[in-house]
Amino acid sequence: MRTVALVLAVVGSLAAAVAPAAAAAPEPTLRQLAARHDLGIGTAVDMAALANDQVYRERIASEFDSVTAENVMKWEALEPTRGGYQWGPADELVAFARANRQSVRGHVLVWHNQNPAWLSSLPATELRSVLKAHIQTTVRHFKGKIWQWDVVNEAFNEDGTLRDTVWLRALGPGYVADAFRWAHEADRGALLFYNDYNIEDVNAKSDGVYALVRDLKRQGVPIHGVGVQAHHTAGYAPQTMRENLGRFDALGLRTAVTEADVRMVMPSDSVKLQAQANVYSTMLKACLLTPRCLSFTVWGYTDKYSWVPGVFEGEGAANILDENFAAKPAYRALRDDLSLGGTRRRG
Ligand code: 9MR
Repeated sequence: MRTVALVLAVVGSLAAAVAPAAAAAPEPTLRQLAARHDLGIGTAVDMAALANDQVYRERIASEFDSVTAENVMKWEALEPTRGGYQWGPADELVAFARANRQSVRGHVLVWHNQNPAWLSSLPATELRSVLKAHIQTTVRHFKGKIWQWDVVNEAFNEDGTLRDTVWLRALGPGYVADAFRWAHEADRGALLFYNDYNIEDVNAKSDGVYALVRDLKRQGVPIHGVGVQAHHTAGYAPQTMRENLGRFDALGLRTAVTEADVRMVMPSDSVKLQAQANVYSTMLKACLLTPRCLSFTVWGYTDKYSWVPGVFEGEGAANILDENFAAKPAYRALRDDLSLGGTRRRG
């Protein structure tokens, strides 16, 4: 008996000597950390990558609790021919989200880009009924499954005036209020957002958005939030984002960071990557410090799939993981920010 015990003890200590140091507990994911703050943490999803790239799929499930369709809920994708709805890819994303206990941001109902060709050949007199039909058919289709809808997207110029679009020309400025009313009729449970870029700071454009949404609120239009897209460059961190989100918050509106990415002139280097991390962190902190900032969504999370190099020549590396899914300083910065204490109530 004693011999057996001795042998076991020796084997045990030998095993301990050759075993690697006890594996460190796995680092918590963004999703786990964000839950402590009652903050949604999301990413835009590229459906082709979701279908073909297992690592891409796994990381979306583990790192994020919210997803946005990068393209498949846009008008040209959902209704490529008049009345000929194609729900397939968007439904797939909703099913993926459900399987992974994730919320869905719906993107987008009214925009001047990625509209189907058939829309441009319609007489202006038909545009109002066509817009209403598209909004209501789409919102009804996903009723109960969408947390936040981007109802109107990018309706402002940089100087704070309304952008000259097919909608403004045909329907006048009241199209914005109508779009929110129509969407609300179709799903009373969805949070309805106005969404735009270059409105993170207090500036002429965000002043224009502020004036509009304040008026909409006063008129009782069912608008619930303002989304700041947050497409930035590593060279500039927003200076007044906290104050800007705060003024929307003070109107009783939710806010959200909806499309964060931070591009840089290639090639990347450690200084640029650190500056990038700082921009991401500045934006996340502004959201965390705003009581009704509901979610922080990145516009793709890996440099492997990004819209940036295709649009900004010579720029890239805009995401928080590199093209091999390795963490960049920006990922660690977001994780550090989310590790800070604090409990918030989601409004
Ligand atoms: O990331 C999207 C890209 O794949 C599309 O080609 C592009 C077409 O306009 O739209 C990109 O997403 C945009 C989003 O829908 C609205 N805000 C700006 C985004 C980046 O351009």
